[in-house]
Amino acid sequence: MTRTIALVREVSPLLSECALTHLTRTSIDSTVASRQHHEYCRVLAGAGARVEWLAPLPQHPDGVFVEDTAIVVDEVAVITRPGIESRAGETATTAEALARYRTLAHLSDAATLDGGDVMCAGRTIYVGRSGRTNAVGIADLGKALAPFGYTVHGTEVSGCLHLKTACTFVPPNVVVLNPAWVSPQSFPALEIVRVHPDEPHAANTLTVGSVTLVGAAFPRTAEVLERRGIRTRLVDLSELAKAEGALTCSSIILESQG
Ligand code: CIR
Repeated sequence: MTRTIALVREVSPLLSECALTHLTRTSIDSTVASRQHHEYCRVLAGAGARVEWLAPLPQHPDGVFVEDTAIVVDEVAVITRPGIESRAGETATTAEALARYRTLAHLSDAATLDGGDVMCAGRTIYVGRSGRTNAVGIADLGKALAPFGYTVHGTEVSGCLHLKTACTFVPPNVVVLNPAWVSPQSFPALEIVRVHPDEPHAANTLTVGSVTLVGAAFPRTAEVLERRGIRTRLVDLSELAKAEGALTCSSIILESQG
């Protein structure tokens, strides 16, 4: 029997010192963020995932955004090299936890890669060429995953932090995207669903089991998805959004035997 695991990490009390690239710093309340994050975990559990807490990193403002620290496919977990220096110390505890579930692979010293730039659609993997992920990171990820039959495609993204700020995959064949940040032509094999024009940040959805989580601030995009036959659930991570985080960033989802 396979079991869905969601790896998460507690919000740091220093969250307000997070890295920011496209947003202006506003006051961020880590207690509110933590409450919303716990509700997110409850929703993940309700969708069938076993929530597993990584070692807390209270000194790391961005530590809650665990997605950026590893790429996990069925055969292997690739530990990343985050594209911003302040986050380099976040990967070790993720690696420690993932070693229980997967063989680990690593990137070379010249690589930078954030998990937020990696969108897996079956064995096709799209990787954003963003401010955080460089060409060596994309090439190294390709080398780590090629033996298992995955193909990695470097994908242009602009105007937002990561590829998955601009688009996310909803199995079996939909990509939800904001065409201002990523071209629909990057995904010739997928069915394109555009975010509602009033909700540019709505493309970061997270599908667990048979439900697709959508940010609570984006009800119109949820409606678009519902009309397309996708079952959605709104989740409020508005405090983490001020830190440029969203739904996928806050967990690593993997399947485990038994
Ligand atoms: C950062 O800039 O690294 C954090 N403040 C936000 C990271 C969000 N992660 C993600 O989208 N995967």
